[in-house]
Amino acid sequence: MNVKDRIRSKLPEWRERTARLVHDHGSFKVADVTVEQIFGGIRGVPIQVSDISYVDPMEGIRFRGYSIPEVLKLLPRPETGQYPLVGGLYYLLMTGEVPTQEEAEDIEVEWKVRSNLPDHVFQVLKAMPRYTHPMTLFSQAILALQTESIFARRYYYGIHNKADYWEAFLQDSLNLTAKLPVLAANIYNLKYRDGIYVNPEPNRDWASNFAHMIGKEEPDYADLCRLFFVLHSDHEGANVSAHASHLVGSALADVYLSCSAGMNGLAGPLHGLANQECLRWLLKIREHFGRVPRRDELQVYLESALGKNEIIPGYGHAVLRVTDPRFTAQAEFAQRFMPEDEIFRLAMLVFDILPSLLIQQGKVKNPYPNVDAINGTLQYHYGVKEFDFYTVLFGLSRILGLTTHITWSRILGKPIERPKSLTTKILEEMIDRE
Ligand code: NMX
Ligand code: MLT
Repeated sequence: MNVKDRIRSKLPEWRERTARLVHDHGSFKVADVTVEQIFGGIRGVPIQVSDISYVDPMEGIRFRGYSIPEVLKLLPRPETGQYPLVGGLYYLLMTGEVPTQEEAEDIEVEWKVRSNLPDHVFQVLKAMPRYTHPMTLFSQAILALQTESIFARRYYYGIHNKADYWEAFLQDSLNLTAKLPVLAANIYNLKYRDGIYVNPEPNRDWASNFAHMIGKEEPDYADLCRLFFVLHSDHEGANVSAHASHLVGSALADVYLSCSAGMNGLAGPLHGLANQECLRWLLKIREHFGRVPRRDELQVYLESALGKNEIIPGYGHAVLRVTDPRFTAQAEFAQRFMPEDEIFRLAMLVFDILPSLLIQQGKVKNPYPNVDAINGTLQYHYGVKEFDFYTVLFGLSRILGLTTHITWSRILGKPIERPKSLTTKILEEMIDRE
């Protein structure tokens, strides 16, 4: 397998670099932690190193050093589409190299071979009440798939050389990611299409197969899926879902256990669920006015919402201090394929007015939109109107990043994560002693 060989060839260099840092500079101080940071969500404290992606506050995400426009330009595309093959993106995340067409297609083939879902996963999904949130189903199904973990089985029967763990993690990562489109499409079909089953087609890529299985056959929608799955694949290692799955994985929990944990974090409204909240909020505005409001009307509406201290979904970010480039990439897609769409026009009108109001209000550290401010708008346009499903789309993509972080954690032999907690009394005493 090409991707495994490429990783193997890079492994000695990365292990050597990490070991050298710890050996030669182990006592180098990276940061101090303040009381404010401890009570403020550990904001800004560097807690780990991962080279899969990095979020620069003023520029946004780079995947393995490549910006979004670079990734969209450099990654191989399918014959039938204008946006990259997700298999190519996975190759880039896993190896750090831009793949050739053949290497990107190799991953797509690996995924096809491994895409089968065991029957008990369907049974688990079907046993749940119909009103179960799709993110709960998604996380449960990933957990149900844990029966298939190669690492868990090998560990039980005794692989004891830590240096070899990563190979089983890579296998589990490929197996889980291969099954995600079928899994997510089945959740969609179970919830919103009377449980019909649609087979994936062998001639389609990972993203367009997902579109096909949920019944969306427009070629533009397959391209939107490719774009969406590339954009959401990773956001460095310390956001809630990546950190949660890393933490769980540090106990040598396998890829399935770790990714299910990550999805539970993504399901929170301050993280991935903002996706659905945002579209709901835009629809509420349109309903309030009975149409897309004029600029002056929207200005008054937004001032009133901020006056009541409402949180505006899709705005603000813990790290970014500029408009999220993932927002920009999707706005460009919408401008190209659906410029007249009402909800898109409304989302852009909000973008035009809200940042300066947030700046005036003076609370939020980043007054600009994050990716969630536009995600749902595009899905809604193409007929994916069930907005409680949007976070599953985010999760489907984000597991590409989570599995890569987890595999590389095993390559580098990262230890169990166990920071320290204090009591309020101990903290007060520390301050008094100063
Ligand atoms: N609308 C109104 N007020 C806001 C917003 C917003 N969108 N974002 C932050 N604030 C307020 C926040 O409540 C806080 O107020 P107070 O001091 O009264 O408690 C103040 O601004 C400072 O918050 P920040 O330090 O700027 O934000 P923080 O880093 O704590 O949180 C988010 C970041 C993203 C959780 C926050 O901006 C938010 O809740 N945004 C809306 C939800 C959202 O879009 N989440 C998606 C994140 C991206 N993702 O895809 O996961
Ligand atoms: C993400 O994509 O994970 C979000 O933007 C949240 C974050 O980076 O904290």
